[in-house]
Amino acid sequence: MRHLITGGEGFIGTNYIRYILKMYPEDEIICVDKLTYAGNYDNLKEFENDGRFTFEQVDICDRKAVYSLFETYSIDCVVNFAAESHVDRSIENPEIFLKTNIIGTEVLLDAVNKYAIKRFHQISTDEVYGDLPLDRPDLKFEEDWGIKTSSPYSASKASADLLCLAYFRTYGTPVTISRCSNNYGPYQFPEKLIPLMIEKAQRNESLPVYGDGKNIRDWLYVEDHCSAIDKIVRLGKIGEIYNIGGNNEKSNIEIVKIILEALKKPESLITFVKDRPGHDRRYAINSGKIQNELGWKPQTDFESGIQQTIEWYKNNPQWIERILNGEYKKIRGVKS
Ligand code: NAD
Ligand code: TDX
Repeated sequence: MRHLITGGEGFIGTNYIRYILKMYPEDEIICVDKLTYAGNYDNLKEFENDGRFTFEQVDICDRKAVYSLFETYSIDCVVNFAAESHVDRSIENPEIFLKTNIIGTEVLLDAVNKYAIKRFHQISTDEVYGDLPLDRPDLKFEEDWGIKTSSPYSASKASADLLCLAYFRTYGTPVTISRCSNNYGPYQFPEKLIPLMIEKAQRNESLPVYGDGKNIRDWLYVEDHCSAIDKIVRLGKIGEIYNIGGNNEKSNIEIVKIILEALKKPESLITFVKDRPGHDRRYAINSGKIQNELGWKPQTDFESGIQQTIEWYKNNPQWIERILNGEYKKIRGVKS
């Protein structure tokens, strides 16, 4: 199978490409990435000379360049990870989120139609459902819930989902959508909660916790997300949405304390700062559908996943260092 993977040099895309190359020795990857600040060519550099891996620096909004990829390579499936993904940045500057997350998805869907590609999988997020109250632990997001977004980021991701479903209905485009909870693991850009806190704690810097720190996220180890996507791409039913979750709800303050304890750093590093505007209170996913219909379940419990993650960041200081000093951008003529 030849996969065209967009956003492959980002956190989850990188882990997914590694997963496919490990699990399916016959498969080939065309990794398409614009290499924004979040895309890091270092992530997959070791595959540079692997005949199964090809990198193409392309913006998914660039229709001509995207069509040219489909003219060049015979593609069996497209998995769209490419996105602006950080909620705080979407609050500062929504426009690029609308461009990449909505227009970029539309360009890819058009290409899938034009070149009669057999499968398009859209990587979405649980944030499209909005948030849940802290005092109703019985409530979890279900696939048939309506969309109720809070941030420009989640509104742009929800718009992309709606486009996918509209293309399915109108043109019969072979789409599937997955909506996953918060991921953690190796290669996550150090602007997101877990890598940011690991990094700051190691440097004895203060750890900024938004608001009261009681907001809850449902954490899933990234490799479990990858195995779920793989199941959907191979076995999922066209036109369907699949929730993916870790069944592992933790408040932000709990997460920060776990990291501090693992690194043997004092809780006095915690600093409560101004809350994120529109900050979603709680996310929790019901992933019964993918478990029952496709036989997926997460393999990594949080205790071992967070230890592996902390070890990875401790053992790869040059990865962070090259991001912090900007060296990671000085490849392939990448513009910042
Ligand atoms: P990321 O920000 O780490 O990576 C995004 C990648 O997309 C980067 O490599 C970037 O260079 C690339 N990209 C951005 N704009 C592009 C464009 N116009 N053209 C081509 N490439 C472009 O994000 P991530 O955390 O790996 O998330 C991947 C996907 O998963 C996103 O769609 C995100 O919405 C979704 N998601 C993430 C999480 C999470 O916890 N991180 C949870 C659920 C869903
Ligand atoms: O410095 C921080 N302090 C803090 O308290 C940061 C960066 C975050 N937080 C809080 C905000 C959230 O409640 O931690 C929680 C997690 O924040 P993020 O890592 O920014 O993730 P979140 O906003 O939950 O969104 C993530 O999960 C869903 C991804 O970034 C999205 O791409 C994905 O769709």
